[in-house]
Amino acid sequence: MSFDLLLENCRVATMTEGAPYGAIEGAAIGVSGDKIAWIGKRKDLDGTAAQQRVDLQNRWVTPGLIDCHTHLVYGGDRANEFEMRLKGATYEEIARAGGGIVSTVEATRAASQAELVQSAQKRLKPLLAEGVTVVEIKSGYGLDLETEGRQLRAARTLGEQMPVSVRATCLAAHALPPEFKDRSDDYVALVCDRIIPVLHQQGLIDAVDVFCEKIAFSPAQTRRVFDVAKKLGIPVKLHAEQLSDLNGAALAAEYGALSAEHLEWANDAGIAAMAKSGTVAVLLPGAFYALRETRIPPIEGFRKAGVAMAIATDSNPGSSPALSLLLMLSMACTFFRFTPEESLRGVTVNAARALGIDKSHGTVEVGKAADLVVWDIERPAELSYWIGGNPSAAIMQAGRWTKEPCA
Ligand code: DI6
Ligand code: FE
Repeated sequence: MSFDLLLENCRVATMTEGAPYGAIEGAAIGVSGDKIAWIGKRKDLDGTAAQQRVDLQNRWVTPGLIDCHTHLVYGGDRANEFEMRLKGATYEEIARAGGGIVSTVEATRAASQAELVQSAQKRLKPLLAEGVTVVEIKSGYGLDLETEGRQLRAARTLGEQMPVSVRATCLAAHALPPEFKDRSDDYVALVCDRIIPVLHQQGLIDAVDVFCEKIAFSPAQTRRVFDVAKKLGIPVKLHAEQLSDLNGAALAAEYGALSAEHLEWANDAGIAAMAKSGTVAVLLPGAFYALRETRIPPIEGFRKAGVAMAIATDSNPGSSPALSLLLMLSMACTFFRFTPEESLRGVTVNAARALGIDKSHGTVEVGKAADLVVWDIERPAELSYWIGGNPSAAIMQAGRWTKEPCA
């Protein structure tokens, strides 16, 4: 056998099924091109040629981290609303008074594509420095054809300019734009008849998402958007049950959604439906924390039903200005009672499933993308244990070091 690169003397949390963390000790990883070509115990590999060898000094290696739910591309910020909330205003009150998502829409419409790319880069950098190698980015701050397109193009550009693969999700049904006040069905018609079909045609959409909530779009409106996505063959995801129970989880499952996200108010029927359809529960402890929510998503219900759970930053200017995915692992354990292993599955294998890329990403397995993080830790639980800090020692994305291992 011959590899471009052989990583030797490491412990690998492959995140496959079986042993805890799918761990292999005394391991080696062969990399050829942008793919993993071999993984196993070093002693089982003899007579191997490798152009380059790196001794990882018994460090832990995990798959590259996947942040499967972000709203990273937008204009401005909302630190002012943070201050208002601290004085007692609620997220919903601010949204109803014309602040909230709509204020970010104004700033996003006013920003050029270059400005959107530049400001998002600043937020993406700290995520990449922690070992994020795949990120999902949603639109939803344009709310018109032109600006939704500009956001999704900015997302594509980020994937071209930075060492990360980007999945772009069209969330045009995120909020009602001010020019459609009291005409929400007309806006849904624009989303269904123009925004999604045109941007799909331009190759800008990997998935379609809707914010199904009292302050956003109804289940009936969600269905209209999902019907269009389905007709065009685009996978769907849903912001469901964040602030109230509208049976969104069951609706998502009915459409075979990749994921339902937030889910603080998910009910038993929703959980059962998600289990049946294989819809991933994406839980967002950053939004739970920043909005000072008290209702925990039904984690035990998901566990019992066998619903795969992912976690993500939900990085956005309003409800979760989060720039650290590792911090979400800590919060998932502390707030949601995840185990450290569930947390790590939540940002690797299950996050890949939430994006529909689990055939190519999310575990350390032959044939998958060579997205790897080498960590300066003694046990994988440390990734959930430390509050802040960044123990990444080396990062590889698509077969290339973006942070070189040092001797
Ligand atoms: N749920 C969220 O947490 C974000 N969007 C959504 O549908 C919040 C977006 C924002 O406040 O700007
Ligand atoms: Fe979100």
